[in-house]
Amino acid sequence: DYQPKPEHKFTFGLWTVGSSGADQFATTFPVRGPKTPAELVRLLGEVGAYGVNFHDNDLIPLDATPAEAEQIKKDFRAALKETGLVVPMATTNLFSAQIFKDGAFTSNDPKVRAYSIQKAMRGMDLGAEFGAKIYVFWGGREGTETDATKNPLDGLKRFREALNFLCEYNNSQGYGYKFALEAKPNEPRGDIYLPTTGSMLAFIETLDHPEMVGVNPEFAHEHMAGLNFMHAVAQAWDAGKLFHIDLNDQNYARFDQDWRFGQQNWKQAFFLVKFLEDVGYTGSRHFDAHAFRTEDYEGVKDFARGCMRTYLIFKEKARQFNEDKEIQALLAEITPASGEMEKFEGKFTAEKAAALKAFSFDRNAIAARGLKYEKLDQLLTDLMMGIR
Ligand code: GCO
Ligand code: MN
Ligand code: MN
Ligand code: MN
Repeated sequence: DYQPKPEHKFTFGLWTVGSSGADQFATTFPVRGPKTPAELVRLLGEVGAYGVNFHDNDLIPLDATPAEAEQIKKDFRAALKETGLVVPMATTNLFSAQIFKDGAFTSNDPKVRAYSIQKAMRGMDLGAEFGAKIYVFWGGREGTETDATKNPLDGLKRFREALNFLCEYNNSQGYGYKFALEAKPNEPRGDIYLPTTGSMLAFIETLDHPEMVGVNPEFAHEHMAGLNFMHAVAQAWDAGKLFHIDLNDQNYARFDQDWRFGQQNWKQAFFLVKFLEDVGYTGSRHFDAHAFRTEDYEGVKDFARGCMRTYLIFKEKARQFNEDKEIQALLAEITPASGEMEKFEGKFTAEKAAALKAFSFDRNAIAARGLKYEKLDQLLTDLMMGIR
């Protein structure tokens, strides 16, 4: 029936269903009136989401007075209680305000860098108040338009120092956050540092507390870089670093589109869902996407329901794939057992190496075997199209 349930862990950001539909060419012409965080929580409750995530300023506007902030938090908390939604993740807006025009943690200006760390600590305090356990870092403006302005080594050093500081802050407060770093190749900066999930994974190992830090890969961002999203997710999983995930859709080599999950790239979305379900990923399935500018709030609900429904349809298709006798027989055939190669596999020994060097392979006979990948892929296509 493809109905979202809490166990599916579907979450949305306040900024996603709360998007006004404004774009680069219509910044002052929103098509959807603002809704309060509490109203957005009720909207998400209505469509069946499990959780809601926020940037500090999605919840509390940058210039809110302490009294205003208290009232917003009170209303938000009441809406959470009423709907049963939880807050698994929080993050900091380090990209919208003018002060971040040349980056936040990596800005050339030490005052901007210190302000950014201050803002992140306060954002962590706010997330902790609502029980968030994942804290995302998307370095939206950590980058350059021209490398005349900044050495990337300084950028990396400053980003590392900021994260090391914030890891210690996490420990000192006992928040128990896991940090999740989100890569994006460009937009809003000409080039953003650490542009892919792979870059982030390598960078994490240079931190003081690598165990506290993982990644938040985003479908659209790896596609913007022309990469295979599922492969990036698999690498993160393999490294034990898949702490969170941003699901949406995106054509290759375009500006950031943030479409409804599964809107465009069915096959990539299918493989991704299959991967997450097969390995038993238990984290949030977070949709970082927006409804089209053509939509009113009914359309926003259609958008949100669509993200979750498509995920569940692919989950069912993945189950069918795994249980399909013909597909599984073909998979078994194309991945033969080790047989006489077993003696060469596994760890190195001098004897094994010597035996392998001496072995005589019939290269042409091995290469002559057709692998039937065309057939397999067509079976998948039939299955996805509902023909099987
Ligand atoms: C984007 C990013 C953001 C982040 C968000 C949370 O391209 O705009 O994906 O939506 O995910 O700032 O860190
Ligand atoms: Mn975006
Ligand atoms: Mn994005
Ligand atoms: Mn994102």
